[in-house]
Amino acid sequence: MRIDVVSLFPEFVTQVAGHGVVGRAGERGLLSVHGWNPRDFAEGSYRRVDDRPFGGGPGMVMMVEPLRAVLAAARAAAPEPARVVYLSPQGRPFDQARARALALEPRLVLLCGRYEGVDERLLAAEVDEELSIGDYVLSGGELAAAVVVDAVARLLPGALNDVESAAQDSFEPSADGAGPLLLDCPHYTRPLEHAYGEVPPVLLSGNHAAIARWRRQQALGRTWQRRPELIDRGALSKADARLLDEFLAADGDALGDGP
Ligand code: 9D3
Repeated sequence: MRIDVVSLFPEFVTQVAGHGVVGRAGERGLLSVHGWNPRDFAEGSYRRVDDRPFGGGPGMVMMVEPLRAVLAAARAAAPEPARVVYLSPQGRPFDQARARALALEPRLVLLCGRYEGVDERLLAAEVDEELSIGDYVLSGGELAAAVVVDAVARLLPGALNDVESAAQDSFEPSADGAGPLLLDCPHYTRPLEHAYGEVPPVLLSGNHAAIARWRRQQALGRTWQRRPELIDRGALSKADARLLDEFLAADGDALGDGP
């Protein structure tokens, strides 16, 4: 996959392609990330990319022409057609399902806004999809674009090593497609003894069935307590419903989830 990032601060986004899983996807030839600055396509000695909003009001708006030119150059840099995604607070919520869909594209262009946003005519003519990463205010689309690059890159076939397997992630449906999407269970590692507390004894038992049961129960209980909207209690399997009831009866405490 090729991702072109259009931004007044392109390095802000292309940086994520130099580290960790995304960096490795690049080394493995699964992904390339390229930055494009609209300022390089702006006219005149001032190289203006923004202007005051028609109708008045605070802030500035990114102009059509530098963005049209930079998008044309980015599109022309490779033969495949590109899906153009505009990161904006007005976008549909980005989630794991959108990440999976975008990971199937041969090319993406991620358009990052600054100031109050982009002239609507440019968006109507050039943008296929508008995405937000959540209900909080950022200073621009760059961090959101970095989030999209990271979430998409780790889904490219071969990007993850076996132990990192995307299939185990909280927001990925289970292999058989059954059951709710759950938050992860707690994790522990050495040392066994620490002033901050104990390791749940079941994890030391060597009983793999009991460990799997405990982890499933923790995942169900924590999801119910922290993200109840992810669980339709009536739709749980009998086994999951029992695990959750047992977790709630113990209120987490006896199971090592409480103070
Ligand atoms: C203070 C400016 N606001 C006026 C009411 C509107 C506004 C414009 C531009 C708020 C934020 C931004 C910049 N944000 C993004 O470009 C952005 C974003 C976000 O702020 N939150 C969540 N997802 C995204 S994706 C792009």
